[in-house]
Amino acid sequence: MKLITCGLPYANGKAHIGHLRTYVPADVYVRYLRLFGEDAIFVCGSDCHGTPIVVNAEKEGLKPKELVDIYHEHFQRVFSEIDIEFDYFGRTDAEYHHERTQDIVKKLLENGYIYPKEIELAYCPSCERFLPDRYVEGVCPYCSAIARGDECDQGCGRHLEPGEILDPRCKICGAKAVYKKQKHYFFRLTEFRDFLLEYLDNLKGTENALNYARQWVSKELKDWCITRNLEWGVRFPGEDLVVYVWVDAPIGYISFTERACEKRGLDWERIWRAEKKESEIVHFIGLDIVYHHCIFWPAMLKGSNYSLPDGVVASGMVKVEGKTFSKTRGYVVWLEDDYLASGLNTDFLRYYLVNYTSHQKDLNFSWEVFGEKVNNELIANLGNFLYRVTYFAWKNFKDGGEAKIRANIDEDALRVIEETVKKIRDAIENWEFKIASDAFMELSSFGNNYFQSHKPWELIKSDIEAAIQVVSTCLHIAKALVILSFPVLPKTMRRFSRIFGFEIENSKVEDVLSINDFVIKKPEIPFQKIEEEKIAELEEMMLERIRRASKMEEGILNEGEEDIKTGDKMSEKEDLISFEEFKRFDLRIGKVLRAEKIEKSKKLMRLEIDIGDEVRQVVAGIAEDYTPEDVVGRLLPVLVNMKPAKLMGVESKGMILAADVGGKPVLLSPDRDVEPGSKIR
Ligand code: B3M
Ligand code: ZN
Repeated sequence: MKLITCGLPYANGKAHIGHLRTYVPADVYVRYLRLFGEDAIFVCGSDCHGTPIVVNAEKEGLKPKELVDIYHEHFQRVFSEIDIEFDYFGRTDAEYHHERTQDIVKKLLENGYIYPKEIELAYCPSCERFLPDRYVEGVCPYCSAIARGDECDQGCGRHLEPGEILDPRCKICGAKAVYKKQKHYFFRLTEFRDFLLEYLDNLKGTENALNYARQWVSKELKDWCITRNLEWGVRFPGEDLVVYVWVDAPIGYISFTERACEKRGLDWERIWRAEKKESEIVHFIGLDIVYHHCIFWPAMLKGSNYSLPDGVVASGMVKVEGKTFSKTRGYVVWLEDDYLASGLNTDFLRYYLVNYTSHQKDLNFSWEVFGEKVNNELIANLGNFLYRVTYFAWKNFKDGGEAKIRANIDEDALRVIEETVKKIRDAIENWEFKIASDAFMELSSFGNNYFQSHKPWELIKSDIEAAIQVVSTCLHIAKALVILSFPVLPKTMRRFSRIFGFEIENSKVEDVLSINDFVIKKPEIPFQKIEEEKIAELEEMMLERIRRASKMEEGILNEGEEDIKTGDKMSEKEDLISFEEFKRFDLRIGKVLRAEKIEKSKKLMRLEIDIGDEVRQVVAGIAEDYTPEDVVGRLLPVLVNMKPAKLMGVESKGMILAADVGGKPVLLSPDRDVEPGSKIR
């Protein structure tokens, strides 16, 4: 028995291709395991706690549970549409999950691995509350990137402990946070150093995950603050605190296994109790959560006498059209709104995701490459072979509605099939899904060549026995392909397998090799080719979203402006400008005299700026990151001859310039005091 899990998606947004990069290969893995006769349990569920949920719910004016309900249902629905089939898809706000988490926390307390300590925590004086995790933003103490309270998400990727972040600000009101003392609880992670070093030496999985983890354990390990000031979450025993989301989320792997086992009448303790463990546990995750899975999680399990994961398989990150994946900048492919809405066969996306590149490498999504891979590989090779061979057999041998063909199979072809099975088995053992899918595509090429070079359409007129052998051999290859590609292409092969008259869901690898006479029903083409216009349409949709997002980002400077220049593909060309053109920009240093937030807008601030010969009113999108107090009295670069515009009804004459750091404005200032109105050249 093997337990396979996938990282739990936060139930606070829709599914996108970044999620699928982990979930599709995991589903493919589970299907291959079952094909090879291994019993597998596959679980996942919604991560319902933590500040990602609370902050988003607050933004949308919902209660956390209401937000979670929406996205939990969404994930369940879209996963099933793309044939990602979990044995159980749970949620961490369920009672059974809270109970399991409390059990583990209590064990850790009993075993002496949790202790209280007074610490300094970011606190917002204007909201009058502590600022856990994503409520606070500041500067990473390790790499100086802008970071969230609990992780340096845009810089070095480190987990940050409460109190570590520099220059903290409240994410809600933008005010500077102060540090204030409070008692919290810590997990003695440092005590697990030796255990972890040894554990990581034996852990299986992809090198990307293991290398990171080993490096972290040997260099930097800290005790870990595991309580938070929040209402929403799993209560910490005896205190008005909840446990940190990264304590309870992985425990979902256990609580969902319990539910899955209950459904199947199995004993979950044989998977998760250290003293009873019989099964292998493999976690599929994204490369950004290696720290949590290879360090915190095994230490927690060890400290509470649960069993340890045997493998951690990390997928590389996703890029979209060559750019870093970013929802705010529009570089994202939504599963529902983009892909499912397009009506394309979901197997195309599954094939693309596993076959584009090795599981550990970054994947660069491009609609154009997607279209080419599907049309020129999947359909031109596999689709063509399956249809051509089965149609030929049906047409020439049918008697009534079906064709009966005696099995008479070329030994060489059998050997090629056997080799393919072996290649796939080895590849799957090493989580090399590209190699596995390449292997069935190579078998398909072999089949195409075999059919083409043996010319059964000629043999059928001259030597019927020889024709039967060719057709029967090709049908045998086709049957092998249907079964061997099913884990990647379940929808298509489920449908296509019917012409052979078998139930593919329960097929085993033995069925690939077993030799039987064939009864073939009239085939339908397995895949519909993607029209070029469709790809162009999808590409255009994405470009439009990127354009819109970049306008919003300029929205730093022009949010709400009705008719801004479209800047058609300006940014895509490497446009050089002459000095004459540059001279047209009237850039000066201005001094902010007065500033106030524009009431109805989250981002916009109205500034009165002294530009030397006059005071200008400028509207700037900086209110999420700066308070009026921060900017009054500051010197800033201003583009003075910017076309006037109205933003949220307020006139703006000019534009301030700022650095763009991960979509956030960072103000610029001259090296020393200069007169307002000084020219910038
Ligand atoms: N909910 C999502 C992420 O950080 C987070 C995973 C939990 S896995 C136990 O990718
Ligand atoms: Zn950092």
